[in-house]
Amino acid sequence: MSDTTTSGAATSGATDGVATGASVATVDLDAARAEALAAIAATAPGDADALDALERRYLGRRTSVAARAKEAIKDLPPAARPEAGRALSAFTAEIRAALDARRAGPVPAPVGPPPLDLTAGGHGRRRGHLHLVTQTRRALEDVFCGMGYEVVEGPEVEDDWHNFEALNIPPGHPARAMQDTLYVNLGEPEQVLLRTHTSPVQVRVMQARRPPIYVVVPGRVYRNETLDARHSPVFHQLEGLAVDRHITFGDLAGTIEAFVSAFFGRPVRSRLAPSYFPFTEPSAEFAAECVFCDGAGCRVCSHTGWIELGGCGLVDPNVFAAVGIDPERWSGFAFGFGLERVAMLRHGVEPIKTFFENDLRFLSAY
Ligand code: FA5
Repeated sequence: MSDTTTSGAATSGATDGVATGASVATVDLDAARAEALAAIAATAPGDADALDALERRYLGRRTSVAARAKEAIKDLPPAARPEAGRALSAFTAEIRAALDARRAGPVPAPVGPPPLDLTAGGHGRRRGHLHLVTQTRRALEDVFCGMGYEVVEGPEVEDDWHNFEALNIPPGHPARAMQDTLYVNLGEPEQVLLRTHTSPVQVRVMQARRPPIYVVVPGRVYRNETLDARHSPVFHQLEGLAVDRHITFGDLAGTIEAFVSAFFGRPVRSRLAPSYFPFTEPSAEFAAECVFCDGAGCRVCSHTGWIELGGCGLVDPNVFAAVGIDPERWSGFAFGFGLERVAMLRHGVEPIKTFFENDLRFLSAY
């Protein structure tokens, strides 16, 4: 209800928003409200004297509109008084709020989009980050660059000669069975394939350059393997090749120990155990002391104290012959290991498929 009709109240004229009747006085609160709000709006913001005068006129205790309406309510029949009281309260509250707002000063400009500040800095936009395998690869590249090696890359789709034959693995050699892969339908049948290791890049580098050669080759490789905790059909390797005068097995052992310690950030012992690769002679598997148990034996290292990382050896003279390097003048060593394996070891990640599942919890943890 917006009108209050009371009886018996005296009035002072239409400008007060008060109308008179013959025997009943009518205080027209609607008209008084409109008049008061217009008068408040016409007053300069912050003009305290003018606003005080308006407050006295509309809300004052003695002769204001509100005071007369209050008096008139007393003359109403009891049943009509509550409703008339609520209308008066609403009138009083609205006028007081308008007065207070006007006293507070100029109305601030409407809120819109903030002005464009070309000098403002950024606000920490969230960006992606490198995958753990890439981080591992880069960390190892740093280690080897510090030791004087150059990083080179080779094709993932390789020909049979570079992947097998030049590495002393002729057709029918048993080592081919251990590195079965996908063949690409290109050129002669079974001549183009997804490379099974990074070793063919050794061949490409030695074809293209003359010694001394110090390179590392990171990259993705493919094998027809069943996925298990530590084996994946697609994984990454890092290959190393050094060709120079008088390279010995001792240089290879020292290099492995140096890079393992640099990568793990503390002295970590490494171990070479006799093995066989057709393209190195002699050949070895190299392992690092388990960093989880410091060699004491635990679940991660299958209680051996060692974790196998890769293969290595001195470059076989047949490989030198295939690329036209004189094995009487030059000697070299090569090694290759799995990037996921060293990342698993360093960060305690298991199983290997964790690297490829794109689970955001894993991706954001590293
Ligand atoms: C080779 O691939 C040789 N080319 C390494 C080499 C280079 C020997 C130079 C001598 C000289 P091997 O198949 O053992 O070797 O693989 C080397 C390493 O790759 C393994 O020790 C392991 O760390 C990793 N690896 C092999 N297969 C897988 C797989 N399916 N999933 C994940 N990592 C693997």
